[in-house]
Amino acid sequence: MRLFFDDRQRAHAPTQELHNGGFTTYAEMPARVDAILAALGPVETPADRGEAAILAVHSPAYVTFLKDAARLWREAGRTGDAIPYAFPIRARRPLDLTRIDALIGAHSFDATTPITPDSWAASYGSAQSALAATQAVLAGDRAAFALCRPPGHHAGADYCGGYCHLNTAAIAAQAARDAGVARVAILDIDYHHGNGTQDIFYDRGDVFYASVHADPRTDYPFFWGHADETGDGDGRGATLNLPLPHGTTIDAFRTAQTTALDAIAAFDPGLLVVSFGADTWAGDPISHFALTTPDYAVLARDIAARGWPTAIVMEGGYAVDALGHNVDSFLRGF
Ligand code: Q9C
Ligand code: ZN
Repeated sequence: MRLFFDDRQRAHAPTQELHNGGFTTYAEMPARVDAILAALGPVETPADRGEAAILAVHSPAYVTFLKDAARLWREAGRTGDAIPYAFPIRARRPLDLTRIDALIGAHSFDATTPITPDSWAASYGSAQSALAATQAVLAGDRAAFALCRPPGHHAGADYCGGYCHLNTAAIAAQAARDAGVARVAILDIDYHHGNGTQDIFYDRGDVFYASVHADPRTDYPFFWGHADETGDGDGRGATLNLPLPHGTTIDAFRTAQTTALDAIAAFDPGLLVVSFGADTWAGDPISHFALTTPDYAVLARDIAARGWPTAIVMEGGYAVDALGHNVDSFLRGF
């Protein structure tokens, strides 16, 4: 299987995140990619396919904001990473905002996703990795892996959150659509619900989104991923959320994933994008499921058995010492 990673993805390294009322070490750290690279061996640098595929998902104003945020933060006299503190939860609308605190609040849904001077280049590289994996699958490979980092599935068309800036799964899915694939499915098996991916495709019938995740009644991102969110307008019935309780082990997870795969099969996609998170592992420091390393090969075999060309993008997974083995187990299942 071809593996893609751009070295620019490593540089994004926020120093801390807001957690339970104080600052703690940023969980989505560059050491994650070193662990994965050590387990997987050599990877390919993706070709640079430019910004068009990013702008097919994200708004121009948001992309401009991502490029400018760190500079505006410095120009405001700040040191450290840019972090928002005020959010327009009602009547968010395009405004000609100039102060960095207004801009970053308008383009974020949480205060756990800092922006550094390296964030844009890293996120851009992450998106290029996702596009390279998609291209490999469109060209005939049955599966390809993008070591996306920063991750993507919490980012919406014009906002960041949950360690995510650009939605790599959505960019991959939209690129496949634009390459002529009529129906694309996204299977999200990160521990957290992919609220950004869901939001981007919520009212569209051409991209099916299915997610197995921790119940948002107990877990981030809280406001999205509930079972009654099933899509809207043309997308009615094209969103499937399967929340699971703390302590979930492989049997219940596999059953839920099979429910998701059956729904995707009924949709009959020409290509599958998998948002893969290893934060479902039993020892993950910020999560509460109980999958084991061999379980990932079981889940992957179930996906591969369906026969859809599959582009896999990396999402979460924060137990650095186990992360490489967990990703390796998943990819070997293909
Ligand atoms: N520190 C992904 O797995 N943090 N994102 C919640 C507060 C946000 C996880 C607890 C978790 C985001 C891609
Ligand atoms: Zn996650």
